[in-house]
Amino acid sequence: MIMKKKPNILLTGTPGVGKTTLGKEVAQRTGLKYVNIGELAEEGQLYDGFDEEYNCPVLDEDRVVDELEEQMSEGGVIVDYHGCDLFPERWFHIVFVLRTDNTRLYTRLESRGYSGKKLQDNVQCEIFQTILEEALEAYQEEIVHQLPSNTPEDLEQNTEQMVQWAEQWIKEHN
Ligand code: DAT
Repeated sequence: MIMKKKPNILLTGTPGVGKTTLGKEVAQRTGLKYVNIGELAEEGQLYDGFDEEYNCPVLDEDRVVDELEEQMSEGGVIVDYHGCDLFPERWFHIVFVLRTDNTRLYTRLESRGYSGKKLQDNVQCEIFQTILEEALEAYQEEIVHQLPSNTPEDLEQNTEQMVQWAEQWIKEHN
């Protein structure tokens, strides 16, 4: 059986910007596979210690990378994570960094139950463009794209853009 070549997409950005919502939608429309790194780590208990300050387990990055290696080399995966320098650069054909206005992000994270330092730090992460800078350092600038993720219209437009990009890539590589 001849398998079609498919691209790998990294969907990144501060928690709450809408990665999961967009990633699942694009996966559904393209047939690409959606992988949420947080869920993958939880399922496989891919942790290495516990962060007392943030009250959460610490990701075992090497084991996460090992776990994904095979499907990434097959292609056709959308990876959702709020970080991007743990993955091998060669994995991804394109990187999308979602961006959300501070006040909207604050509201979304608050309704997710975040408060205090966790809420503040995440909103600051967005203000300081931390993930965007991480992405620009880890990947070639030409493949890193910022997408506004404030409104349902943005979601619709971003979905459209990603679906079109993926379809075009598949056409060009098969
Ligand atoms: P993430 O996976 O980045 O943490 P999410 O997909 O869980 O984010 O979305 C966080 C919340 O924001 C969720 O209630 C859905 C909502 N949301 C996502 N994208 C949005 C958009 N473009 N406009 C309005 N709300 C959005």
